[in-house]
Amino acid sequence: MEFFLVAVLFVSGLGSVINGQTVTTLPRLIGEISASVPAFADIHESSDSSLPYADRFTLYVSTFKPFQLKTDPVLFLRSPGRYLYDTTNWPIEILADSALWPNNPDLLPKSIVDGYEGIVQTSGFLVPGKTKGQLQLYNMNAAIPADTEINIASSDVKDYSYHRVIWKDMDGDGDLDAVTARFHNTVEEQNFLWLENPGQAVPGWTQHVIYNQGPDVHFRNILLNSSGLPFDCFIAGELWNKRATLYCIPLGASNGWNNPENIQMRIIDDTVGQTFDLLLEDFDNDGRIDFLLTSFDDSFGVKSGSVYIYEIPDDIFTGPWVRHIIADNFIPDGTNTMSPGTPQSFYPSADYANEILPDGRNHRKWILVSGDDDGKIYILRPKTEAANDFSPYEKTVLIDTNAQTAGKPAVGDLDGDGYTDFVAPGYSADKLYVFTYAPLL
Ligand SMILES: [Ca+2]
Ligand SMILES: [Ca+2]
Ligand SMILES: [Ca+2]
Ligand SMILES: [Ca+2]
Repeated sequence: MEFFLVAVLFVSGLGSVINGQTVTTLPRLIGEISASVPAFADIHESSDSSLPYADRFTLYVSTFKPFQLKTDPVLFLRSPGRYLYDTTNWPIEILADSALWPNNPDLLPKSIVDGYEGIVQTSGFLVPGKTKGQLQLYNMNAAIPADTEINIASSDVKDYSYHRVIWKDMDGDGDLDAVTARFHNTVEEQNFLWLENPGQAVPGWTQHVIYNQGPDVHFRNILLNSSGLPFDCFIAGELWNKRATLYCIPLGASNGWNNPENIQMRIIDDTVGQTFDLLLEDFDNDGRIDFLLTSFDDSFGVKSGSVYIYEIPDDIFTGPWVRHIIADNFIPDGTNTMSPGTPQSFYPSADYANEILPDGRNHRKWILVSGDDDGKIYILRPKTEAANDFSPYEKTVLIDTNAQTAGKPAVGDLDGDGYTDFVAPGYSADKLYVFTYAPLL
């Protein structure tokens, strides 16, 4: 009996490894949906686990028209998994039409503001007429979410463009504050700042600048070490300064991020052009977090983008941040354009994610990256499962929209069948492309 059980486990284990190796890189296209200039898509899950699986998710899609001097709609669809295979009939609604150039619909988790759970809609860009951004909270549990709109950045005295909010307690009072980066008049002013959560659903949160002329668009938070001591750090891709940077304070330092003397800064790399977006994850499963960066080298005669992974050193201030190119040759169309855009990691299925390889480790994650102004969206798949091997990934086109600009896709298992699904915007093509890794039955 015992021998039989071992034999079965061995055989089934072997079988799943073979399955893992044969998982196809590309999902299948379920269908296309007409949508005007869809840009940034995202899917957020409700904290209410009593809901049926598919009803926990809401799809958000921001849209914008650069040369139209008015606000741009943000769209939403509740329970998108219920419509996954019926792309002729997606009841997409307008969430709001009150932002200029809305960017990513970032998560607003439950418990940030009493009674609110939904999104914080970032907005604003450098195009004339679209420079006044906002940070708008929406409570998606309300029957009419638009009625709950609050701009927590309404105290702004200038026009700022906002692209990301990270929720973190910056003053130690127990509630999570809004950490963000912004720019005014492109290169003229950049601020890295946090907005103080007043504990109520009110606009105009008090602003605290952390650092000037630094982070401007994308950044992430991470705990790192130097000389064996822990540091609370932000890593940023500074688009206008054309550098990847590190800002840290000693963990637990008195007055934290509000005392400028606590802040230690290091330039990680200022040789890769317009740094854009980043991920902080363990990409080779060696137990150490790695730093993935997308960047566009806009120098004359180059005009080409790349995806890099940096190894984070044992000592973040004195050690080398070893750089590897995992994908390159992203060539945007047109002038004042760039490629690639936002990266996201994923597994094609829950089985693939949970599969244990013969050496006891998991598969390495794959990367979904928007080509942005090259009109394509890509899948980057590691060619090896080995640790400490950051040789180039296999770069495969998920979709060529055959138009100038593609958007940022939403990723998730929308219907709960264990297979990952994508909703990918073709911005210039005026389409949403819906994919799944579920095989045809
Ligand atoms: Ca707080
Ligand atoms: Ca507070
Ligand atoms: Ca690693
Ligand atoms: Ca699915």
